[in-house]
Amino acid sequence: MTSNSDFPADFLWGAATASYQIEGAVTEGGRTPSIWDTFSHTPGRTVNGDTGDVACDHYHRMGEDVALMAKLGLKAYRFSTSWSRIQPHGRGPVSPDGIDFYSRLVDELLEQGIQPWITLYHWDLPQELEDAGGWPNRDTAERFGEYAALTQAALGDRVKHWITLNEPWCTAYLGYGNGHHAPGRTDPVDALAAAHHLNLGHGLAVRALRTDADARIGLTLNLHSLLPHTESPADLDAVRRIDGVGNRVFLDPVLRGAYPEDVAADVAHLTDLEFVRPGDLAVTSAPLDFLGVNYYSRQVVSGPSGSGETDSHSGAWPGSEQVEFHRRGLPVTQMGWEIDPEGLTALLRRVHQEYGPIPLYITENGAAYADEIGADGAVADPERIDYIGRHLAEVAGMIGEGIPLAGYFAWSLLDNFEWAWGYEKRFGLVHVDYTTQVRTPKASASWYADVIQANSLITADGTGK
Ligand code: GBH
Repeated sequence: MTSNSDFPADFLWGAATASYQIEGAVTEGGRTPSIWDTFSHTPGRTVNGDTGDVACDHYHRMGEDVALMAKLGLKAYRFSTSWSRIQPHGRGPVSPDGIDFYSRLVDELLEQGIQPWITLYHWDLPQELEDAGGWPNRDTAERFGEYAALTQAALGDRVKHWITLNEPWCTAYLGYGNGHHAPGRTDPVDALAAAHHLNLGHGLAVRALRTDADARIGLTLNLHSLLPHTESPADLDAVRRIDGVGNRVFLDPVLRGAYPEDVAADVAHLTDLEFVRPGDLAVTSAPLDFLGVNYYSRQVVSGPSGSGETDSHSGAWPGSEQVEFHRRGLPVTQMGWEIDPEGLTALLRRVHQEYGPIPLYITENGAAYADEIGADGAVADPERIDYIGRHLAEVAGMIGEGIPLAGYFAWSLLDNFEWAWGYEKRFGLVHVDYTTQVRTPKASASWYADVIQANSLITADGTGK
C-alpha cells in the first residue's frame, strides 16, 4: 500500500549526536582541551556551570549506545569526531588512542548494518588553535583541511559519508559575534572573518576527502526559515538582511562560488572583506554531493520597530544588529522555540528552487522537553512524538512534490550536553540519568523505531502516533 505517509524504499533513517555533547573522557587517550572545555569551565558561561567532562560517558559506553541504535533500527548514525582527540595539537601527528576509539565505533556500527556519517567539526576547536587566533585566523582553515585528510586516512576505508562542518553560522556568529558559544568572543569583523575561513576550511576539507572516489561529501547548515513581520519595505528588507548574513553567506560561496553583493554592502561599514583572497571562492565551491539542513523553528523578523526583541540575537547578525525578532504565540518547546513544521517545507522548497539540484538531508530535527522517568519506569514524551511526526509529514509531502530529500536524522539519539544550556534541556529519543548513566528509551524511541520499520508514518497501531 502506498500513501502520502510512505517514504521511498531507500530513505535514510538516522539519529545524530556530537562529540562534546556526549563523549566525556575529556582527558583520556591523549585528547587535549577544546574551546568548549575552556568555555564550559569559565564561570557564568553555561547554565549551572555544566561542562562536558562526563556528559553521557559515551566514550566508555559506546558499545551499549550502538546496541540502542540497532534496537531503534537506525540505517545511519551521524556523529562528530573530536578534533583534539584525533589530532591533539590541532596540527602534527594523530593520537593512536583517539583514532582507535572512532575506529571501534565505526566497526561496531558496520557490524549492525548502520552507516557511519561523520561530521568533522561540530564546534570543538582544539584550544591550541584558538590560542593561535581561532577561526578568524586563516591558518585554521588550512589546519582543518589537514585534519580532514588525516581522519579520512584512518577511517576512510570504512566511512563513505562525510560532513565537513556543522552549522558554521553558530561557530562564526555565536562563537565570535555574540559570544554565547565558545570561544565567547564578540567582534563583528572577527565573526565575518570566521565565516569566510569556515567556508574556506570546508572547501579544503572537500578537496582532501575527494581523494576517495567513493566518498559522499556534504555540509550541514542551520538555514533560517524567515517570515516578515509585516509586508512593509523595512520588514522585507530585514528578511533580506537576515537571509543574507544568515543563509546566503554560507550557501553562495559553496554552491555558487560567490559572496552575495548585497551582504557585502550591508557590512561595508565594518569591513571590505579583505580576508577573501583571490582563488578562495574556487576552493569554497568544490562540488558537493549533498546539503544537510538542520531545522528547529522559523523566525519572524522586522526592521527597527521597538516591538520585537534584539537582545538575544544582536551580535549574531554582523552588520544587521538592528533587526528585530518577533514571537507569534505558537506553542514552544522547552527551548522556547516556536513549533512550525511548515517552515521546513518553505525553507527546503526555496533551497531546492534556488540552489538545486542537490540531494538534501535533514541532518538534525527534534525537540527538547523536560522529560522524566515515570513511576512505571517509562518516559512518556508525546510532545516529541508530535513534533517529529509533524515534521516527518512535511518531509513526506516534500518528497511527493519532487524535492530530492533523501534522509532524516533525529536530534538527538541521547539526552546530552546542550551547550550553553547544559543538561537541563533534553533532546534525546533516549533518556540519560546523569547520576547513574542509565539509558532509558523514551516512548518516542519506540515510536521512531516503528516508523523506520514501517517506512511510513502510519505506524503499527495505525494511528501515526
Ligand atoms: C543545533 O544547533 C546543534 O547542531 C546541536 O548541537 C544542538 O544540540 C541542537 O541544535 C539543539 O540546540 O531562538 O527560536 O530564533 C541549533 C542552533 C537553533 C540556533 C535555532 C538558532 C534559533 C531559534 N540553532 N536557533 S529561535
